[in-house]
Amino acid sequence: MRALAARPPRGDDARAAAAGLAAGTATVGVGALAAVLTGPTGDPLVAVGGAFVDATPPWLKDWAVATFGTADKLVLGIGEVVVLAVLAAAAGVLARRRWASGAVLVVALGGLAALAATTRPDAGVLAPAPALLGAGGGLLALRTLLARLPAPARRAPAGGPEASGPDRSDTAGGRVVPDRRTFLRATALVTAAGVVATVVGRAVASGARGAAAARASLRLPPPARPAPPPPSGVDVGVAGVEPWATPVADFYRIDTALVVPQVDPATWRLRVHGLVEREVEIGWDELLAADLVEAWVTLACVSNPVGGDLVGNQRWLGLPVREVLARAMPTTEADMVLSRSVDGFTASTPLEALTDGRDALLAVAMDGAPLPPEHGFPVRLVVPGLYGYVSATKWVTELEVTRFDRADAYWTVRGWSPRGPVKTQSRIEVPRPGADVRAGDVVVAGTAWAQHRGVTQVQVRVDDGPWQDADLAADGGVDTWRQWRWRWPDAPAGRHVLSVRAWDPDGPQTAVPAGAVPDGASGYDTLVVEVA
Ligand SMILES: Nc1nc2c(c(=O)[nH]1)N[C@H]1C(S)=C(S)[C@@H](COP(=O)(O)O)O[C@H]1N2
Ligand SMILES: [Mo]
Repeated sequence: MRALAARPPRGDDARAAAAGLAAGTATVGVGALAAVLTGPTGDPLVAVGGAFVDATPPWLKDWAVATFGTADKLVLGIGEVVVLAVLAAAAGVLARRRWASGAVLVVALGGLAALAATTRPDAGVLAPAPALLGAGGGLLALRTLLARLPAPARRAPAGGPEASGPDRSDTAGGRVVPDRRTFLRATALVTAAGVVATVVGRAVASGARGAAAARASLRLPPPARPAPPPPSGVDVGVAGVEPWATPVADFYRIDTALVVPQVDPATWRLRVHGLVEREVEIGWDELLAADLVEAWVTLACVSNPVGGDLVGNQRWLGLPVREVLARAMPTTEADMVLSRSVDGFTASTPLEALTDGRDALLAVAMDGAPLPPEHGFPVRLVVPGLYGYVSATKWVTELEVTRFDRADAYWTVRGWSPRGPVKTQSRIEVPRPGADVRAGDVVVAGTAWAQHRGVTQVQVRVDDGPWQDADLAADGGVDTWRQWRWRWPDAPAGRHVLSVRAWDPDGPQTAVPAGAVPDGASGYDTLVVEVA
């Protein structure tokens, strides 16, 4: 019974946990505000998230993308907040019992976040400051709130913790102990201040306003070589098939950036160096003054599962990369270009794919407008035929001409293949899974892609039957995807499995199922239909 009596009442732990949560919010707020000193990647939550993303093994990245798709960042952010909340509450409870133990936890977390901040590619000397200032602010808040904890509830025989009355001031050892309302008010105030500081700090530190203003006032030159209008009939004319031209707002977004890098075109420069006869640097005005070309290119992510939607088709405007490379003159030993973005991401693109005449672009526009910030404003790479992770560097600022046996790109060191040609793929989009399908003639339709080789045929199979030729929509070019449709005559009632396969000039896509790691998923997309 003595041990029981010595244990602090539950309500006190709950209040200490609340104080911890409030102090945690203050920590985040001070950190976010202080990130004005460092830029957004110094924000402790962003820094820890960024370090976590960089440490993500390929299976985990693949799982996250397959499970959450383009919401993976949101899920990471929520996970981070949940973990932090648990730790903050624990720090509050610990600190109430022994100040030092709670304080050690706060300092350790601040230290870890500071360390994470120093690993960010754009980290300067001030990088650890926001995390450390945040931890300091958190300690102060915690101390202040714990000093306002209400008097420990009395143990009335049957009344429980509140038996001494809900809002009484009390004295403990001659000291005036604040009442519960004072404590709650202080806790709410600290929490609110933390939230406001976070919102304000994030908005200011991101620099988003400046870049958005620069983007809004941009006037792009007309292309020296416009893309031919897509032939009529690229659309196969079946409702429910994804549009041939992906609306920019629906274009998938995949990158490691937890805050979208904000790059001012006025200060943007591209440096071309490495195994070259001479280094070349070009700025924004020079880029826009060059002869820009337009091309329709279908971009695909290596993490796209069979049947998945991490693929999109758009009209890009940009300077052919080969023209910049021609000025720099790569030496004969070079076989790769390592492109690098402002946020440290790198991609290894075979030199050949950038010089063989295909529309590999330093792109400045998508669908006739400046790139949206999340798609790489002001300049990104687009290379037909290669997955994005080895070619499509957004916010690009550097091209290092090098060799595959000398340098590794971001995803290569994380277990993905150094080269990533897009695998020929096809998917069924109509009927949708679970759609109401009646016996009789059934229209089956979808999209296929084989970038830079071209889709030459699509075939559909019902159960284990023979492969049957689908009708192809008009061809928008070898670098774009192609829609198809097939009429399933007299579909009999019952459960059936439809499979699809695309052909390129080298033959049919492989039937061998493979996951995305290390060089892209393969196998047939299938659809189970219940014909009624
Ligand atoms: N800077 C940067 N560029 C990047 C990435 C990245 O993580 N960082 N991801 C690449 C990957 S994996 C893909 S699939 C494409 C996606 O381009 P999108 O987001 O415009 O669709 O961008 C590529 N460019
Ligand atoms: Mo990707």
